[in-house]
Amino acid sequence: MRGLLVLSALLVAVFGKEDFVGHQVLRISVVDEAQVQKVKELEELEHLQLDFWRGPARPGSAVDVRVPFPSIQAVKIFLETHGISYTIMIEDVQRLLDEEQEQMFAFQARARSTDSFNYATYHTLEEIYGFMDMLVAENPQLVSKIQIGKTYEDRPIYVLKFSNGGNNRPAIWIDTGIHSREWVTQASGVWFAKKIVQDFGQDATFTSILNDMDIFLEIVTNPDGFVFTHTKNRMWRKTRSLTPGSICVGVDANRNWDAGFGMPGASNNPCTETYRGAHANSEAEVKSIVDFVKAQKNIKAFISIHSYSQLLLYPYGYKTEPCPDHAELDQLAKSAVTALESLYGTKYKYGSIIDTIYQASGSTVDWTYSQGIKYSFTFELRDTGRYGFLLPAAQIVPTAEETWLALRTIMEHTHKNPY
Ligand code: O2S
Ligand code: ZN
Repeated sequence: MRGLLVLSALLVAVFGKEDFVGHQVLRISVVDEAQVQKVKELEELEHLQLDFWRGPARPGSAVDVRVPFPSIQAVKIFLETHGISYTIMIEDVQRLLDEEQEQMFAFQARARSTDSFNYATYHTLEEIYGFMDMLVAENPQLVSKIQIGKTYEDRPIYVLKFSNGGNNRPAIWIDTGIHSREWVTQASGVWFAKKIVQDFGQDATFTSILNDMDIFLEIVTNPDGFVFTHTKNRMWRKTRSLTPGSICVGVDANRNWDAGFGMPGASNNPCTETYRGAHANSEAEVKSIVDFVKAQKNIKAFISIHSYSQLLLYPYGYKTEPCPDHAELDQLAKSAVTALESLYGTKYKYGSIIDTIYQASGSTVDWTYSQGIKYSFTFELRDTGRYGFLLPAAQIVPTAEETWLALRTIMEHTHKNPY
């Protein structure tokens, strides 16, 4: 154990990884609109370097914010002065990161097949790309790998295609990891890929779905950001593109889509976590999917997976008006979260994006819905904030398993309700 700690300290020294020693994650309870405004004032104070993990949204909801060590006193005094209550969710962010690294090092042995692959630990981009190649090699009749584009930093962007034949069958799309720090999502994507090949030919209902439909799965939707979370800054959310005239890096790839782009619910400031980009589809990672979806023409369900908060969301995010399929999507979301909860009792809320979390413009599923993909959903996986983005690896498989039940519900409904 000690050796591992020394090793990780050494790696930090060599590669210059951002450290989070003494950073805390506070949960702020905002009771009224005045308190929401006060918390938004805090957000404006750029020198505090706050990282909002969740919110600020509406009165009555929780706001989670990572506070760097040097800002802790100022933030706590600010909150106390304005009578805003808070609790400490994470005492020391770096302690959780050290545990995560130790866990990764302890299971580093490179798998030779997808059977010996360790689904219960976090993996690097290289390991996940290696996993994909093994899965394709082991199941050439069912799985293929498609390169849909290249990232800003010139990495290949891959989608796994699961198809039992046919020609341009109606399809289900699933993506994970568009926000790079949401590590349980890419890890779940890996597990889904293996689950699909295991259940095909074994589970009758699932087999009948795959006999009529294809599945596209993009596990690492933001490869540059993902590499950056491993090598430099575990808390990186955005892409890694440069903005001329700004020292700040990256665009929020979930604000960059051509649906309500530029409306409230995203930022035009490159130094914020919700920077929408110079124009819709400015990000190669987004444009690659847009081109693929438009060329494909037959995607019937589009599911974009994030963490954390335990929510299942559907359009719209940029406007309050209910979408034309509101009633059906709401029913389906209810069935999906019921199935999810049946496994381990994990509770999800569901609803439209704007009603359930906050206004978000230019998000993925608003665009896919605008393209006629009726079954457009966004998940927010575990947890509700105890660990947030730093979900312990022991929870990867249970999270993937329960999420799979919700995905199955959406896939079955899509299969049974052709349009
Ligand atoms: O902020 C975000 O992008 C959310 C989802 C949106 C649809 C509001 C992720 S991080 C869960
Ligand atoms: Zn996200």
